[in-house]
Amino acid sequence: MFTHAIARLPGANFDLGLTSADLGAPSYPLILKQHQAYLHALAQLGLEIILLDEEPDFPDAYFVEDTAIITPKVAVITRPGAPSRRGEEQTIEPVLRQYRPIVRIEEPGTLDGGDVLMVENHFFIGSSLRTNLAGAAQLAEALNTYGHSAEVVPVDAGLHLKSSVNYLGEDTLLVTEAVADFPGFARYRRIKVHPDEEYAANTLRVNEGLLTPKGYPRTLDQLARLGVKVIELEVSEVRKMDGGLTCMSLRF
Ligand code: CIR
Repeated sequence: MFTHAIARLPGANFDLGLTSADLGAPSYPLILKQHQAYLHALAQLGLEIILLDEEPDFPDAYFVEDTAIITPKVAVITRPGAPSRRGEEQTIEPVLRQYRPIVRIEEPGTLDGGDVLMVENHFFIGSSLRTNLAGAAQLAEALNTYGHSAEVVPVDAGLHLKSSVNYLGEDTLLVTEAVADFPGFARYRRIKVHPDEEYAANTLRVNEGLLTPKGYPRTLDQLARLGVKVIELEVSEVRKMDGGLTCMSLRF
């Protein structure tokens, strides 16, 4: 069970963040509304929200997930792969210090939390354009020290590992076609998202509920069959900045 979520409000300059999406200019009032609905859903699922101040120097800083990996035993502070995002992690560490022992990813390692998928006691670490092998190895070592297992997964599509695969609970992964047959995932039940709905692979399990992006009816049908409460959330403006539901909080 998660009891807390750390989040950060998008700042007025959020549109200066990194993006590869070609979906038009994002709206500030709209992203604030979408962010608020997201926090509301997390609170509904029982989480106490720790809301941090905006970071005007870091327009991507509301994607707090990339700055830390939190397990029941340890918090690992990352070294974000994008130079423009390096420094976002500094205001997260004092918060996490109150809850967990801290380990830090050090140079030359780089690691984004979006590349790390926690499946019970096992961690898949994506090696991507943001997370290098040194960063992945440092994280695996830290996790092993605290009794968790870990393995590295190549990320060949999407920004992060969790753009393509997420854990739904009950030994079930939600996967895109491209990663469905990855050998490390073979021991889990896999639900494939339709090729037209790949963005919906970024669905987030929180306690007794699932948060899923609005506008993906086939995925919604698949999730509805799991017998868990499903909450659809509009994240159009977040998507314009290459983000999704998992990225906007750190759950623990
Ligand atoms: C970035 O490119 O870093 C941000 N604009 C989006 C980060 C999304 N984070 C995530 O998927 N964990």
